[in-house]
Parts: sequence; C-alpha cells; structure tokens
Amino acid sequence: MQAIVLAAGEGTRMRPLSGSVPKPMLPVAEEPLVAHTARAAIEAGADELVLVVGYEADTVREYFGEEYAGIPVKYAIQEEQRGTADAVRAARDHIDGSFAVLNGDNLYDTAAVKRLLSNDPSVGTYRVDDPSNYGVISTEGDCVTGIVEKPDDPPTNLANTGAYVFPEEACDWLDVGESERGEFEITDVVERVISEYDVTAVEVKRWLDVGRPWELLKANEWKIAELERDVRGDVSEQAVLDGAVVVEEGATVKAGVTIEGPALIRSGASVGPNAYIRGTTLVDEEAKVGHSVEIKNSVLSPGATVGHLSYVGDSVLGRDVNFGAGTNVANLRHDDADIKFTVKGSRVSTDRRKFGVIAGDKAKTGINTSLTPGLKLSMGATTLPGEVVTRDK
Ligand code: TTP
Repeated sequence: MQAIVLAAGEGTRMRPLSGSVPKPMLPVAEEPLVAHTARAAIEAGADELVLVVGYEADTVREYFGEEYAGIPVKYAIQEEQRGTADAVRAARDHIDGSFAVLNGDNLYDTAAVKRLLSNDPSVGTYRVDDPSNYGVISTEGDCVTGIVEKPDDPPTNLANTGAYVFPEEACDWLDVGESERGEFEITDVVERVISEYDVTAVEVKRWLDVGRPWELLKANEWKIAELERDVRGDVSEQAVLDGAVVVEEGATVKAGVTIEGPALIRSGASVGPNAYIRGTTLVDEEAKVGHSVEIKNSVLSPGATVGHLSYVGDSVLGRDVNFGAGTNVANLRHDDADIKFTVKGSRVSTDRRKFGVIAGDKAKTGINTSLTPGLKLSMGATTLPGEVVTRDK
C-alpha cells in the first residue's frame, strides 16, 4: 500500500526553529521528524512513499531521494498550504489502490500504523483527557460513525491522529468545499468515506503531534529513549558512558566527560573535557560542548556550540547557535508553575515544570549571559556579556 505523508508545511508555530529548516526536517534523534513518520509507515508494510512537499521542498527531496529504506519515493508539490485535503489532492495522480495518509509532523507507534494498514479503510484514534481541542472521532464498537472538529461537547475522548487508510474511490472525493477557516479539510473526506464504507477505528497507543518547540523536545525524548547503546566514536578512556549512549563514528568524547544515557552524540560532534550530559540529549553533527559544561534533556542542532562553564537544560538550540562561556539557562520557576512560551504572539503553557530556552539558528550569547525559563531567542539574536535576559529577543 502507498503511504502519502503530508510534509508541505512551514510550521509557523515552531518558529524560530523552523526559520531556515522546515519543521518536518527538524532533528529528532538521528533523523528528521518526517523520517520517523515515513519509517513507521515502511515498517508497517507501506511499499511506496508519496511525500507532499511545499515549503523548502528541496530540503525534503535531498534527504529522501528517489528511494528510502528500500522503497520508492515520489513527490507531490503543494505550492500553497490550503489544507490537508488539498495536500492529498496534490498527490492524486500518484495514487493507485487503497492508500494511507499520515501527518508528516506526527509520531505514531509502528504497531498502530501496522493495524491501520491492515484494516482498510481505517482512522487512527488516540485517547486524550480533554478532546475539545482536537478533531474527535465517534465510534460504535470498532466502527467509526462520525468526526467533528474541536467540539464544545465531545462525544468521545478519541482524538483524530491524522492517520487514515482510504479506498481508491476517495480520490474522487478530495474536491471538498472550503471550511470556515478557509481550508480544504481532510475531515470532510473522512465524513464521505464513513458514509460509504465501514471504517475501522484503530487506537494508536502512542502519538505525538509536533507543532510547537517543546513538542520537538518531547519527540526527542521519545526517539532518543529508543536507542540502544552503540559507541563507535573516539571516546577517552577517562570518560564515563552510562547506559544507552550512542557515540557515532567521527564524534569525540574527551577526558573527564560523564554521559548518562539515553543520549546521542552524532558524527563530527565534540564533547568535553569534563562535561556532563544527562537526560535525553541530542548533540547533533558538528555541535560542540565545551569544558565543564552541563547539558540536560536538550537538543543541540548541527553546528551549535556551548562554551565552557555553561549550563543548558530542557532547551533546543538551533543550527550554529553559539552560547558564550558561562551562559546559564534557568529551566525552573521559583513558584514551580508550568512554564509559558510565546507562540505566534500568544503566551501558552508548555505544560512543563522544566523548560529552558529555544534559540533560533545562529543566535549568540555573550559570556555570563543568564536566560530565564521559557525564553525565545530569534534567529541571529545576540546578548551582551553579563546580560540577564527576561524577555524574548
Ligand atoms: P499543520 O500543523 O496544521 O500545519 P504546519 O505543519 O504548517 O504548522 P503551523 O500550523 O505551525 O504553521 O499541518 C498538519 C500536517 O499537515 C503537517 O504535517 C503539514 C501538513 N499540511 C500540508 O502538507 N499541507 C497543508 O495545506 C496543511 C494545512 C498541512
């Protein structure tokens, strides 16, 4: 079966991290986000991948090429993001037979995708405490009976996960009308399929919609924790690697370093001497962690550098970010309240007690900068030596 993976979006809520890298290509453990979705589909039995691309399409194409994990890859271009039904419509000419559709910015457990593909047609659901912010699926037994967007009075607590298997006939039903928010929504296609077919509700046991920066952190927490210990790089005899630590070939871990797994140190990265890495941490390609630096539960994108005597916790550093010596990230409030972050101009809760900073590509801090929890440094932002930063820059 073909898997159509929707990856045309920029990810405006993911700014500043999506400033130069489209959201589907942001790092999650050893691969970009969308590659995990693609792999779940392939491991579940998909035999062809159709990637719907648009924003920064070339970055996605370059990564996947014409073949990925042993199956052919095709591309459909969606020039303008006009909705999920419109995205599938862009892929229509490639479709041959029943087809799966997955959101390219969602992580799914592979077993669920397997069940989805073997129950044609089907919709993936995920049990949530408060479904009012999701598309909500109604069921009778295993059969889907309805789908409603963000209802005030949700009929069930089954959220729509954006994972479907449709019959080929659904290709004729993709020309849906425009919704109230001005998009062509796949939920309208789902409604039509429900009315014509018995559609199985498949419960997804683990699911993550990666829309905002702390969800990228969560995605890394999920995928890094699945790695098994594998040490191939140049590791000093005086370093301690504890648990599921992966050090790729071409990475360097110097004397006096302690790494508590799960952690992933990628090729070309350098850690230490005397650094401490813990939590679920990704030190991506060519990133540098200096002398006596502590990194906890964070993502350092390719080329990011954290200078000596610094602390970085629960944070994401974009590409080529440079934290000057003595930069300290605070990741916990005195009142223990959940930390807020500004998404598209509104303050929203991250639902995390521990959350540090999100630094856009090439942001630089002066020495001894202090950063308060939930801060955003935009791409290329700078701070002065000794600056105490309490507002987004
Ligand atoms: P969204 O999360 O709604 O959009 P986005 O990824 O661009 O993020 P933001 O809202 O922060 O700007 O999209 C869900 C998935 O569907 C995601 O994988 C992108 C994809 N998509 C398309 O491919 N084309 C579209 O027109 C839309 C609306 C989404």
